[in-house]
Amino acid sequence: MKINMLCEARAWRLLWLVALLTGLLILPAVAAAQNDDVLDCGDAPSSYNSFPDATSPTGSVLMTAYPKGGPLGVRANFPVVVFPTAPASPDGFGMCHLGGPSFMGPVPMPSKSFENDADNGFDADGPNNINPPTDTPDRDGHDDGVTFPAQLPSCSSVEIFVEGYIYFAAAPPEYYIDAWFDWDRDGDWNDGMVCGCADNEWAIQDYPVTPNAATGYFSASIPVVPCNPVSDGAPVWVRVTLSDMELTQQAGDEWAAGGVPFWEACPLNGETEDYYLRPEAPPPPEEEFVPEPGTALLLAGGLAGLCGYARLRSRRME
Ligand SMILES: [Ca+2]
Ligand SMILES: [Ca+2]
Ligand SMILES: [Ca+2]
Ligand SMILES: [Ca+2]
Repeated sequence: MKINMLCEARAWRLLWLVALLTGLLILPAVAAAQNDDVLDCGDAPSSYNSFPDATSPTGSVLMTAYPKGGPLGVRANFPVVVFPTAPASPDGFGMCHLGGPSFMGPVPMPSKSFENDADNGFDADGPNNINPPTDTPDRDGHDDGVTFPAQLPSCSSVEIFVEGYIYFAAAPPEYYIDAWFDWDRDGDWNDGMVCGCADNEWAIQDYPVTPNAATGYFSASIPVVPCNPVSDGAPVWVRVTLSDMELTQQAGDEWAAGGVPFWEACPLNGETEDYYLRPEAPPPPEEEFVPEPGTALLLAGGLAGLCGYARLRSRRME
């Protein structure tokens, strides 16, 4: 079984290397055309998309963050569409990765799919990742590399498990995991610290991972401090990425100056997975029964009375 997995991993690595080299040759043309069919995009909802609407405050069709799929409650402002025909989100263009072979997922088979963009054109999965006119997000395939804890208790550290495969030609490289949680549930990931307890909407920042030299597999349990201002059971949009570069270095001058991240390039290799999490609310604490001193005396008196009555009855029956 192990040998099979190893062979499979090596075969995929070879296949991907060929694809990677091909991709490297076509990337300059791809960047110029801005329509490449080889992007991996997120699938969170976005009101900054390729469906213009002159009556909309964003210039394009509105989508809903909470509840997922509407009816319109909290507007979704996540940066998702890479080349929107309407104005881009104030948080920049959508996260994207180019055609490199590495991904998040539990088995060595390629577990990501490519598309032209998040909301239009070719998509290897069939449907586009999001469909703004029907307010339908969360349709990208292969969201399978992250395991979240069932509960995300506010201000208590939890661990997020991430696994996947990184394919390389020479020495095992260092890749990076990043994650964003919309802790204040306002439909974006740009709010930094919300609860004031070491939480951050950019919850994982460039956590380094290195693949196994033989198989390419990597895994990591990464600490995150959740924040839930209203309820520990409130749904939350989450983005997790694997990248071959440090995103804090790619987030633009605005981020360096203390603003929101603004992507200037797609990393060559990696994947984006967006999740709509519905965490379990922790059970209420069990109440301990501590009788008041007076109650204890009454109880003791009552029990003594019952014992006396039982003795009396048993004597009468003798
Ligand atoms: Ca998804
Ligand atoms: Ca897709
Ligand atoms: Ca995946
Ligand atoms: Ca937010």
